Amino acid sequence: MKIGMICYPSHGGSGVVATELGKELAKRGHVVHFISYQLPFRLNSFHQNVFYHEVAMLSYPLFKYPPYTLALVNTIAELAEREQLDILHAHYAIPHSFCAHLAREVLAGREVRVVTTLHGTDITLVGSDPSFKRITRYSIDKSDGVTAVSQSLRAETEQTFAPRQEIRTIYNFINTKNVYRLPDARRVVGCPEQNCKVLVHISNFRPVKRLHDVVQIFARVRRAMPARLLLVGDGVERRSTQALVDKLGLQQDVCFLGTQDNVIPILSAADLFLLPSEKESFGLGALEAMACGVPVIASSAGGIPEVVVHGETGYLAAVGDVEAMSAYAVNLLKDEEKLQQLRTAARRRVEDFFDSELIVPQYEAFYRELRER
Ligand code: GMT
Repeated sequence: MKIGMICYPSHGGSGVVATELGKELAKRGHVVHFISYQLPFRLNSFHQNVFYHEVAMLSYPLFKYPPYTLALVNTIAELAEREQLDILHAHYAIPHSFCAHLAREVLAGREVRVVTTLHGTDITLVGSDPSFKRITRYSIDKSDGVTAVSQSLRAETEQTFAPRQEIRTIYNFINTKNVYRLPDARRVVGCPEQNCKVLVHISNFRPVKRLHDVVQIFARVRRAMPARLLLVGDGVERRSTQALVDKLGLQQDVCFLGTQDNVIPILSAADLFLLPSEKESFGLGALEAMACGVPVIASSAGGIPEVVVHGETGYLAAVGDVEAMSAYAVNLLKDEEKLQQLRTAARRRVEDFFDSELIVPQYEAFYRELRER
């Protein structure tokens, strides 16, 4: 099949999932065209059957807000016609799904199926905002097929939008042949002492990630044992998080690593991954951690319980319950045997339920089904 993949290029989970899906489909012989305003960061090397098309924007003094979405529609329409695309797969409803529909309108008559994958905040925060709600519902209903990355997101979409369209859950995935715990990683990230526990959090530092809870959990762990916290990512919460670290006197133990393209060496050094989010449709960072044999301490928000099994691959508590999450962390880190058990179970869960070999064929089958309808 010939597939147009429309996604964000930046370090968010939706762009990562779109890019990894495109690469996996290309390996299986499909031709994949990525469309974005910048090269998706995981597409930084050559892959057979993969092409990238940057949306060209005309700058003109009249435009206070340059109409990127219209330029995107134009690029999609041109490409769909020139490459005779079979599928337009929009990752994240706003604006990608709507743009794919408009492009199909522009193409009038060309047979191309539009698939929308809902990733989370496109439903829970952005898409449900009154400023976008009507076009989000329209985008869902007009799609030939819609997927959500967890049962929780599917249910929330149904509740919020009451769509006419059926929504299918297709979980996010990892190629476990490429993502695994690297040896000697603690030395690489500068934490060679085995008795010093390493905790990691990765996100885009938005309020929904509750960075202050991450620091508060770590502060309690640090009181109980030697430990370091590695914070990966950047965003609006960075300054206030740094201020909290300073206030708690944790500067020596908390390391802000900034945005990182390759998180595997960092995760490979970790004893625990922290994800106390307010909302989280899936938690791709947690899945990557588990693939590297790292148990997860998280909130039970959204789709997290579908990824992290409480007591088996990590521990979950109510959003904001810093005391419970830190107690789970301290108890686990003090019990080497239990920690090892959870490490093994975390990796096994990814292999058994979220490997690309299991999930990518579900997308292929879905595309095929939509083409035959
Ligand atoms: O909010 C983010 O973490 C970024 C957002 C995105 O734009 O990619 O992530 C969402 O999609 C990811 C990939 O499907 C999911 O793993 C994240 O859980 C989801 N984020 C939220 O629901 C907050």
